[in-house]
Amino acid sequence: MVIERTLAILKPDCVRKKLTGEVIARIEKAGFKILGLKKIRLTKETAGGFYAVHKGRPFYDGLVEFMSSGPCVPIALEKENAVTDFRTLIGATDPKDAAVGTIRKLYADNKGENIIHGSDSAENGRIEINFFFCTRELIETG
Ligand code: DAT
Ligand code: MG
Repeated sequence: MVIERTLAILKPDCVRKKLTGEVIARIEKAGFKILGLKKIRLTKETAGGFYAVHKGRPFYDGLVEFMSSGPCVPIALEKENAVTDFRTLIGATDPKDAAVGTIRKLYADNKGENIIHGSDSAENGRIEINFFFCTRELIETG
């Protein structure tokens, strides 16, 4: 299997609920290596840019509002099969549909405020990591 990278974002609801440590612990226990991690507050423009693929969808304005409503924690991750394994760890977009034991099932209130982001392909993983991190912020050793 190939080593892949994926981007996680602990969304503003995760930070507000003081679940940052708990969710990072689950990610580490699942075998992901943390290459980079930071806490930032997205502007509406930056949040809109990150989710540009959803522009025009009925939930887009609410999504941009939510993602800029408080600080979030982007995390660059690496692992064999990282993209699929991370999507399995976080569960379906709507916590109602998420499997038991997944991060969204455990912690998310609804589809709009669903605690955590995960990239949907290895290519997007690289693009999304580059959206938040420069090369020197990604530490491969240790
Ligand atoms: P995912 O985050 O599981 O990859 P997505 O890429 O389809 O899901 O959508 C991005 C985010 O947009 C999602 O995490 C929450 C929000 N969203 C998607 N569909 C929604 C809907 N029908 N109602 C409210 N928010 C939605
Ligand atoms: Mg997605």
